[in-house]
Amino acid sequence: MPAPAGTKRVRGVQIHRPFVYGTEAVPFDPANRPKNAPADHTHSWKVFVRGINNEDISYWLRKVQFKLHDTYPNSLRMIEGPPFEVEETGWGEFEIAIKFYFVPESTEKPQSIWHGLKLHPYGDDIEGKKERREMVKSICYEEVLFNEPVEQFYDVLTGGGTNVRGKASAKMGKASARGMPTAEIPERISKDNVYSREQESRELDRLGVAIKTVENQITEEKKRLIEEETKLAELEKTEGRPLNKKR
Ligand code: SLL
Repeated sequence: MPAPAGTKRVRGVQIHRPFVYGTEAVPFDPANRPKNAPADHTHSWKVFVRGINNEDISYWLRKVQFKLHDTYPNSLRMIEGPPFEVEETGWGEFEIAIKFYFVPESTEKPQSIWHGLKLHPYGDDIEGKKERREMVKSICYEEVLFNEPVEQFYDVLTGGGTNVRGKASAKMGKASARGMPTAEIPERISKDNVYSREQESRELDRLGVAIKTVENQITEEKKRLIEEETKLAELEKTEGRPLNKKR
């Protein structure tokens, strides 16, 4: 029996799409507090989901619900279209539940992730960051994986259907051409976007160096252990074994 329309899956295919999500917060300028902010609020902040390099992701992401702390009025904020973000003010940090609703063609169930709102500087030079009232960013790179998408969604994702955006689409053979849906991330870092092949390779180099450092530390520690054990054996020979030592 043929599968009902819209439910036939493309077997053996997985399609991923990158995105970023996170929070940005700045402390109020005491000389210029936002007018409507309650007296106990100290920061302006924003939580968002967006494409890498601000690429449009609304062809697979239909809407996003942000669940704020219960101290906020209407703590469930449904954002029906891009930009998928909520701007607020507040005084405290808390975990935000971010629920992704995919386009109806996908027939996919919504998925949630959690993200901690950061208001206070962390990492290096915390005092300096506070003094300069620097923006506190907590942003993550993530990929959504569509496993064996239904055919109509596969078309949407790959540009094979009618949902292809951009004027060039009619002539284009390559999915990476401008306006076509793609999972590619940019080659180079730019002012507004670090998520790129360049950053990925820097990160791999950093991990490579860290692994080498740990390997060297292990070798050093093993050497020290052998030295200490040799010393102990010599002492036991000349001084005898300690009375309470179990062997
Ligand atoms: C804390 N567990 O104690 C957290 C709770 C709640 C944050 C943080 C303002 C809400 C409002 C606000 O910042 N809530 O009054 O509109 O740190």
